[in-house]
Amino acid sequence: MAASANVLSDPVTQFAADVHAGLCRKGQKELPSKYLYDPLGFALFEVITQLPEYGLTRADERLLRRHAKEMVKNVPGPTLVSELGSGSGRKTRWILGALCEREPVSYYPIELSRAALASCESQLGDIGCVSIVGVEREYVDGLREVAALRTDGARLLVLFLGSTIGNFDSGADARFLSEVRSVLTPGDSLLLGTDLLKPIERMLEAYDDPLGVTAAFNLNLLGRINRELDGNFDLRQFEHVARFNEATGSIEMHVRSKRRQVVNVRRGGFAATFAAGETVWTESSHKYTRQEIAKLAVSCGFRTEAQWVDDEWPFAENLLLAV
Ligand code: AVI
Repeated sequence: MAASANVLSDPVTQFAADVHAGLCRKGQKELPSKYLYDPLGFALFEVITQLPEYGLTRADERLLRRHAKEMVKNVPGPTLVSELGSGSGRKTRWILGALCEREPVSYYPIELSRAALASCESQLGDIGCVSIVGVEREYVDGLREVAALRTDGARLLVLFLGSTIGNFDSGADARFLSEVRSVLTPGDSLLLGTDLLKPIERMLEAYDDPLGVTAAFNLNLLGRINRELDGNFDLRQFEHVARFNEATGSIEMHVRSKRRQVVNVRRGGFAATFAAGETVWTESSHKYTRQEIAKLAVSCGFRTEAQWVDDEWPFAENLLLAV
């Protein structure tokens, strides 16, 4: 239906529709985790990555810094590099730098936000032998464009770092990896960062830190609804909850209503009722085992070429080869 597709292509209208669907559904209320990242959410996430309790980002960077040379040795050249999400230049720099020791590199970060692409260019623009071309598209569409640019014999190395894959809904990780694989040809590779299962206490501390930064990151989603959709959430009447779901192997974030209340979302044209203690599920962060990743890779058309695991914070960098 072209008419409604046009209306929904407006991001505010899409946001209102998703909030309406998530808050007015029967059973567990939920909001898509992608909406955690407005400018304030991005800034809060940056702070999370520096918290002593949240070791994920430091582990990711440590592995790339320590093993980048070995990683690229496993990737035959000449190589085009594309990153899903423009990421933090801090991490990507190690891979680009290692590749540069053998050849000039073309790097294509893919990101929906123009601001993020600009910041990526300014962070990595100083590496002499790298030419950066930002691709402002959805991940798989962007990757298709990049794949079409390669010349005979060139390989594609795709980076998907930071365990963003863990934030996909259950089953969506496999669907996404299969889609990525469908764009690649045998011999291309995917460097996939995944957070690993660890003792529950350690995981809970990381998602419910004593400074309350993760709580602010989570509650900001309600603040965003107030700002962009003219909502009237009283943020003090909701609290942050982090829990481990044993059945799915994921940390879940929820916001919990402290009392019975009705909230109006005026630009969405609806009101939502919350019972005392009722939660809205805002994010899942799946924690993998090494074996689970290898199995997932095979089921999506990859072979696990190598895995590097951090010795301070269980996190794996997985080099997957398209077969
Ligand atoms: C972006 N992503 C990998 C983070 C995670 O750990 O799942 C998002 C996050 N949510 C709360 N803290 C960090």
